[in-house]
Amino acid sequence: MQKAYLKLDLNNPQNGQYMLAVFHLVPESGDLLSAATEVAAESSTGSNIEVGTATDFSHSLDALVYKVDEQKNLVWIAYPWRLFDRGGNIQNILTFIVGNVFGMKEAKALKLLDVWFPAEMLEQYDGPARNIDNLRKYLDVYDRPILGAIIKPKMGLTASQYAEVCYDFWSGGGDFVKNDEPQADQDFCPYEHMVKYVKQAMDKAVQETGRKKIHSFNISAADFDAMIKRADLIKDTFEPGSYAFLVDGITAGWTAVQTIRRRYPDVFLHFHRAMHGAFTREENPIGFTNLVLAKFARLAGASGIHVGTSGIGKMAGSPDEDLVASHALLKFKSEGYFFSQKWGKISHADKDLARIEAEDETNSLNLNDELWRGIQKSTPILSGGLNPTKLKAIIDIMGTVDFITTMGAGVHAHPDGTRAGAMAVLQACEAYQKKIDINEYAKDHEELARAIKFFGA
Ligand code: CAP
Ligand code: MG
Ligand code: MG
Repeated sequence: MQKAYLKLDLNNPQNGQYMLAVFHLVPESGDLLSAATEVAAESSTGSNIEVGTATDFSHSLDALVYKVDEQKNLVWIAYPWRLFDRGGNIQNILTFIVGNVFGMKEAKALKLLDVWFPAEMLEQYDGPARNIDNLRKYLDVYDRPILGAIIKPKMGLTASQYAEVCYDFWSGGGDFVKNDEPQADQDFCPYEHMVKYVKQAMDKAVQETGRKKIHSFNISAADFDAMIKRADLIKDTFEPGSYAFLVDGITAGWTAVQTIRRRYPDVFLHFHRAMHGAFTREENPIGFTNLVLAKFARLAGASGIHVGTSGIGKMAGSPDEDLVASHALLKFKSEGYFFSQKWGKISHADKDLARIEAEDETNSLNLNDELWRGIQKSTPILSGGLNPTKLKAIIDIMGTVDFITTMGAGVHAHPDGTRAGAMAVLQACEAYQKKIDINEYAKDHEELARAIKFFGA
C-alpha cells in the first residue's frame, strides 16, 4: 500500500484541479485498495517503493485514489492535471495514465473505463477545428448522413484503377470516398499518381453530377516530413473543402494526429482507429474503452473518428459501447459510463460566468455554445461491414443523421458494380427520408432491389 496515493476523503474531486479516471482493476493478489495505490503511484509521480527524493511539491502532484467499489472492482483516481505537459499533449496524458501501468505485475486486469476533464484543463487543448458541419456546407447535404465508401480491394489496384472506382462511386451519387487505412505509397500505386488520378476522377464526377465530392487521403507515413509532403501535395492539387486528411491515429500515433490538427486547421481530420481492438475489445482485461478513445480523439482535435456500427456491421462492438462513444463526440454535454462531460471551457474559477450561466437562461444558451470557448463537436464515422440494407437500422440506432458512413464491400460487391452500389445506398437513404420501407421502395428502384436480393441473402 502506498498511502500517499490514497485519499478516500478527497473533497470535491471536480473542483477543477483534477482529471478523473475510473479503472476496472483486478489485483494479481492482495487487496484492491493497495493495488489501486500502486496504479496511482506508477501513473503519476511514483514507483513501486516510496522514494527519498520526493519533495512536498512532488507529492502535490500525486494521483489520488479517491473511491473504490470492492464488489465491482472499480477504482476512481484523481490526477492533478498540472502533471501533464503544458502543450495540450494527448500522448503525454496517455503515457501517464495508460502507460507503464498496463505492464504492472500487480494488475491482472486494468481497464480505463471513463475519464473526465475539468473545464480548466480543456482550455489547453485544441479540439476539432472542422467537423461534419463543414462537410455538409461544402457538399450541400443536410438532413441525412454523409454517404461514403472505402475503395476495395483494400490493396492492389493501380492508381488509375483506384481512381476509376472513386469515379464510379461518386457518379452513382456518393459523397465521400476514403483511402483504406493501409493506403500509402506502394510501388504499384505511387502516392503522387493516386492523387493525380483521383483529382481527374473527382473533376469528372463533379462536372457530370453537378455536386461537390470529397476524398479523404491517408497521409500517415514513416516520418513527419513524409506526412507533410503528402498533405501539401493534396493541398496543392485539390480545392479547399474537397479533401480530408486521414491519419491512422493509433499506429501513426497521437503526435501525428495533433501535428496535422495544428498544421492544417482548415482541413477535416479523419481519425482511423486501426489496432484499437487491442485496447478496447470488451473481452480484453487490459486497455481502455471506445468511449475513452473517442474523448481523447475529440480533445486532440480529430474532426471525425470511427466509432463502430453498434453490432450491425462486421466489427465487434455493442450499441452500449459505440453509442456512448458517438455521443461523446457529438454532444456538448455527454453522458459517459461514470461521468457527465461538459465540453465548454468555462472555468470553475470564473465565478461570474458560472453565475450568469446558472441564473440566466438566455445567456446560458450562448455560454453553452460550443463555438464560444468550447471544444467543438467531432463526427462519428460508421464503417465496417455495412451495406445499403443496413442503413435504416444504423440511423435508427444512432438516433441522428449526424454521421459519416463508409461502405466498402457494401457498395463494390453489388452485382452490377460500384456505381449501382452507390445508387443503392442513395436509394436506401431516400426511402428512409420518405419513410418508405426499402422493400417497397425497391419496387421501382432497380439498384436497391438488386442490393436487397444480394446482401439480404
Ligand atoms: C470497412 C473498413 C474499415 C473498418 C474499420 C475495413 O470496410 O474500411 O477499416 O470499418 O473498423 O477495411 O474493414 P467494409 P472501424 O465496409 O468493406 O467492411 O470502423 O470499426 O474502426
Ligand atoms: Mg519510468
Ligand atoms: Mg478499412
